[in-house]
Amino acid sequence: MKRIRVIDSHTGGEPTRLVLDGFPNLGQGSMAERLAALRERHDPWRRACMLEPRGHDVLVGALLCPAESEGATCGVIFFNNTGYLGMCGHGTIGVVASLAYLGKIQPGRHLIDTPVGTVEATLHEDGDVTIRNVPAYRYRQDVPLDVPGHGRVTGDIAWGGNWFFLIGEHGQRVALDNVEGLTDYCWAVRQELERTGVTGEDGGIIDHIELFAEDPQADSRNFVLCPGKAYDRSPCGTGTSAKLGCLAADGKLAPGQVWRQASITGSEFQGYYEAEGDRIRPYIRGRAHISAEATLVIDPSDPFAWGIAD
Ligand code: PYC
Repeated sequence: MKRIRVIDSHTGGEPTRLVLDGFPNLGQGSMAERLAALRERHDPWRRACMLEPRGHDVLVGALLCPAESEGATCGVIFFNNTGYLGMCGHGTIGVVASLAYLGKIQPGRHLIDTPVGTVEATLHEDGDVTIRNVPAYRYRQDVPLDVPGHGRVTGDIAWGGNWFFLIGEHGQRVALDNVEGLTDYCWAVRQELERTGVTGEDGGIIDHIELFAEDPQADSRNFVLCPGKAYDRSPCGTGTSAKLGCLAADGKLAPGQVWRQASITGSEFQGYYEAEGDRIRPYIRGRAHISAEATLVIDPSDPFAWGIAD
């Protein structure tokens, strides 16, 4: 039997499974090299934790690693049902809440190494977490796309730790009872981006689609379709960072001004930014709650020990 110790949490409804131990040793390389080692040599471990029967499509995994950089608390590699994420905002908030729950960290500032850079997370006395994300920016504005079944769609391409296609004018009703329609729409956009070779900078795959609508309480409500075709139950930390990049580029939000981003489930992140050259430094504040402490067991005689693959 192999055993994997995990802490489950959710951030504004979006789950994170922090893997504490049980995975193979990925060596002492950079976080990007460790991610490559996990992907190329040990991917079944991701699948065992993320796919059914132990996991599900909405779950994001976070593998706790020794820190790479001087002074960092730890390193983290994020993944989901289909592969790997550069950064994950809700996941980082979940990791910090989980480490605090275990008594491994105290309120204050903590550096966390990820494959796309080091982020800073502040655990507040009230349990909220603010992440200082990697720099965000809008790469292209008003990109036209002819989406089969939906006609002309125009969106911005922005980086917030992952690549996003952000759409303001979509004609969709952004409400929980329309998740199926929203998913179909975003998936059609995603497929058309891929088919026509529209990418982020340096060919980065745009694997998150984000729609915006008005919200009675917050500045905006979003719907974010993640790479594995599940929607984000939280307002998406990297998606909110990408949005801040676009608002800054449009001159619609001043540095330090708070942006309240609601999700489709009604949860909320607060974001603001600092100017940083031609990019912005996003700050995202949210809250995670612990939902389980568990040991996953991999039984070699179980035909689905390493997950049910497509
Ligand atoms: O919060 O950045 C985020 C995120 C990415 C995918 C799911 N959540």
